[in-house]
Amino acid sequence: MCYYFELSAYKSTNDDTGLRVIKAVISGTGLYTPPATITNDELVVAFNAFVELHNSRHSDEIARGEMQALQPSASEFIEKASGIKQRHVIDREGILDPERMCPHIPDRSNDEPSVQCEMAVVACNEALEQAGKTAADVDAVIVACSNMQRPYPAISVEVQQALNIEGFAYDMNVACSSATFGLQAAVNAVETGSARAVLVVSPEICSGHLNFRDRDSHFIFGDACTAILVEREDAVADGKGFDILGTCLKTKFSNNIRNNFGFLNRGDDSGIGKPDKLFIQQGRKVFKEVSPMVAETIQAHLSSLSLAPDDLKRMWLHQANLNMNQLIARRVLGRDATEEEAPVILDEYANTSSAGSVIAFHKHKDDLVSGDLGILCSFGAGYSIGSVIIRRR
Ligand code: CO8
Repeated sequence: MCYYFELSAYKSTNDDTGLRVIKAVISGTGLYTPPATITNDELVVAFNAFVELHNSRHSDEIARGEMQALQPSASEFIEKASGIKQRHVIDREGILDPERMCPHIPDRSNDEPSVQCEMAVVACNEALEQAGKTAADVDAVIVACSNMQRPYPAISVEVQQALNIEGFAYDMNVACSSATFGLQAAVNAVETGSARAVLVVSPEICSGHLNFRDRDSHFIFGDACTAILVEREDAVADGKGFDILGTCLKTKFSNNIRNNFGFLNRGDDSGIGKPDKLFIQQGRKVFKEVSPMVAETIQAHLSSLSLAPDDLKRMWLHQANLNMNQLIARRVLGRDATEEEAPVILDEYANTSSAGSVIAFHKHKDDLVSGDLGILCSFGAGYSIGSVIIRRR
């Protein structure tokens, strides 16, 4: 189901009965980028050191055929298969230690801000500043991302308090599509009058749930946090921000991207040591199944608004795999997209789950002029697809 407004009717502020109709607009975006980076070469050196250690420790089992020797990773493969050149991470040292292979993020006391809250506050403050607003103008915070560092109290309520926002907050998770689904929730809250403005914030610490010992996926993810401010149209100066013409959400169950980490793990005697308690995927299947679904969703969403692919000035696509994005853009446009039409940030950030398409939007939106149309589109685990068509005011 796609919800949209007739373009011709969009600017009207009164419905048939003369009552005021509230419209939501995107008035600001923000980004927190962890300062630490890991290049492909650095990641591969650490991975291959781990492989050597592992194979020498298990040389007897390998010689007896009871265990398979692990294979080394390669930078050239990573860049060719994914387009990723480096990633930003919360902690480099733990990931690059071949004896550890996971970030070092020590517990904090309950009186200190959580890591996700800290990231969220930086991104939210930038979004507020861009919109020329303060916390007093905001009534709600939605933390929408793939992993929350604790189940409760909700991270969003902590962010709400840290920013000094009155109102309400909640967490939600639709994996890579969390931000676009959160955006629709924010539009609903603003247009039904339950909030004047909503911050949708996506603190993605993907390194926490990535198996850095798995050759097939150790290079895929990075960390970052984005924020989007959604406000009532009448609170935003003319010419500022983006009209939201329509949102289109889709989900279809698949086991091809999965993570079985959860609160019931302690009820199973094998504990949390198995690889399925971290990110696992059938990458090829995901590529083949999701790419056509995304292209069809974008085309159907555009046509539901009487728009054609050529009307789009920009496509801010989910940033998981460069080849996937090029294929989707080609299917939608009927030709290759230029880098200006479909900007790429995954070379620097890798896959930051739900933050990816929003980072592309944040970094590549300021050159658009009034009336220019663009599409923000996420896709990933679930499967889930979120498409948001917007127009520069
Ligand atoms: N180094 C060298 N060679 C390698 C490596 C490596 N690291 N890994 C695999 N190879 C080899 C394989 O062994 C294989 O060799 P052979 O042909 O001899 O058998 C060859 O390279 C090709 O392997 P693949 O077929 O696996 O490689 P692909 O070309 O398919 O590329 C990708 C793998 C990059 C994973 C690709 O399939 C891909 O990106 N697919 C799309 C995945 C995607 O978009 N997933 C989205 C998931 S993200 C999401 O939804 C969020 C979830 C929540 C996140 C939570 C935080 C962690």
